[in-house]
Amino acid sequence: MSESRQAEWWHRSTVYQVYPKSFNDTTGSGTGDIRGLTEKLDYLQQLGIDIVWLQPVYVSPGHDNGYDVADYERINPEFGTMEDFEELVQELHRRGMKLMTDIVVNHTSTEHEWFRQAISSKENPYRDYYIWRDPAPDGGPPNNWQSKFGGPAWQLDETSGQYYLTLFDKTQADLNWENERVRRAVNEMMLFWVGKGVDGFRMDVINLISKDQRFPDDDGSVPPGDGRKFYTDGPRVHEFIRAMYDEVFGPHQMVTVGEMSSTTLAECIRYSNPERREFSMTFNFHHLKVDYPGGRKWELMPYDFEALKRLFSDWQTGMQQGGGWNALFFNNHDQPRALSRFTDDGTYREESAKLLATTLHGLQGTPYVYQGEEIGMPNPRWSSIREFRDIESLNMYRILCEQGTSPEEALAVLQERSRDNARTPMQWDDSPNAGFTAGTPWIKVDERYKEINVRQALERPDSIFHHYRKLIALRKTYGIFSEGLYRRLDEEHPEVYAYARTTGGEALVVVSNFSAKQLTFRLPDQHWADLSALGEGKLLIGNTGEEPAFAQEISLSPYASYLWLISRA
Ligand code: TEU
Repeated sequence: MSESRQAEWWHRSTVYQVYPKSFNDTTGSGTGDIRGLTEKLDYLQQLGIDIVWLQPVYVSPGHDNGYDVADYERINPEFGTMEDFEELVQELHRRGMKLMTDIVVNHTSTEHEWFRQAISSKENPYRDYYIWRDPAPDGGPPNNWQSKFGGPAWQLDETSGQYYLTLFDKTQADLNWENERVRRAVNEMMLFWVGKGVDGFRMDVINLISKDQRFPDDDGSVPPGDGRKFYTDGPRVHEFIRAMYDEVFGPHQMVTVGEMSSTTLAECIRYSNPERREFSMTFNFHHLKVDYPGGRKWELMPYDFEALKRLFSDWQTGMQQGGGWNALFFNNHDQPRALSRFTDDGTYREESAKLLATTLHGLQGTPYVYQGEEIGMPNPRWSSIREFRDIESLNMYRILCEQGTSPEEALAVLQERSRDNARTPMQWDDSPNAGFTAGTPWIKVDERYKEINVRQALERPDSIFHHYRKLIALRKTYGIFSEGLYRRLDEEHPEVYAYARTTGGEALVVVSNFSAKQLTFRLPDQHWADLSALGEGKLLIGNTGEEPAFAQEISLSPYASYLWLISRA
């Protein structure tokens, strides 16, 4: 890209991700609800949020916490009513904020009416909404594809003798996107939500919807060899997305983000370059696999800092050159807390949380803040398997134990990798259950809530919350945050990540010490010459209470992070 790329309003916006089940409970049921979110909109407005991404609140048996949808057009009573939803939309719009909802259409719950019809007989008109295949000659699954949550990706329907495809849990049946009626039904469903006033969509694993229709065995030549190469960014995926754009996103000016599983940079440029009329932006996960040895999630290793920096840099440069747009994030509901994972959630918790925020918010893209991130919520580190709720975690625990891993070791892996790390209830204050519920929370509240909570974060001017608030405001004030070209500055420094963002006559410079060491970072001569020629440095934000001048040699205390604007002010 070019600096001339057309600016969009969401280039200067920040999105806040809400996992409703763990956000705020107004009924005492122990699970959060829609009214609980509405009640907290002033808080989000104070943070400076423009868009709220609300995760699935549709009717669902809840095996995968709502990512198993049984009815796309009704609200799960656990979360409230359609009136509650309409009130949420109104209250957001009244504040000038927007709502992005979650669209989960790679699969439905096996309790969805379409699936009930489909499984009732081979002749049923809904049969072809899903993916059915005859058994392999030995009677086993049609091919060797594996589910992302463990075990084979096929389930046998004993009545018809055929298998149906389930890339996630066995209760999440993959839709057959080759069927035009499926595509039409999905567009109609999205238009239903447009009619409710929704402004945008987050599209769940949308790059998996087009499967190679030969359904070949995976020969294992490309790791992890679980079949994903035959359905990731599949043959017709761009055609399908373009059709959604033409009928729904384009005409209604939606802001959209596609969740892209195991994708590539080249594909994400295609998905998000506006000329192609697909999505506004994309999530990718490569930077969150830098602690997976050989790509294996359920094995531990210290994270590879250089790989993290290289991935950010490649995607910054590549998306800029290709005219794509990144969704920037360190956290979501599927990831352990970045604070615990990449930095220090103990002694240097405050510095660490602010360092991660500055490092991410200085990049090009649209930043996403996942609930609790803005107050520095850490992983809970549970000492018993009984605390875990997530279907993927429980499946993997069982599989690890069956494979001979000791229960202690399996628990140690879950402590680091479980999605439940991000799903503990939001910590509002220091009252019982952190003010999340008056009942019994569905999942355990983190024990540190008395010191880590919203109430105290709002009171302290130097809190993590206020640091996020400033970053979010800076992006709105200075165009360089959304426009500046990226250049990495640190030359593989083992502890420091440093980069610049430049426009014609200005630069932003971010320098972050990802270690507990006190050190001095020296900007390489050429970079120093180029940057200092642009003018004086003004510190826009830091996390140490100090205001160091921009200089070639920068002294960095543990987890220090600074962001300067260099200009001829
Ligand atoms: O997740 C997609 C996905 O592939 C991962 O983030 C996944 O959870 C992880 O890699 C497992 O190791 C999306 C949703 O965000 C997730 O919550 C759902 O469970 C999943 O799709 C299925 O709908």
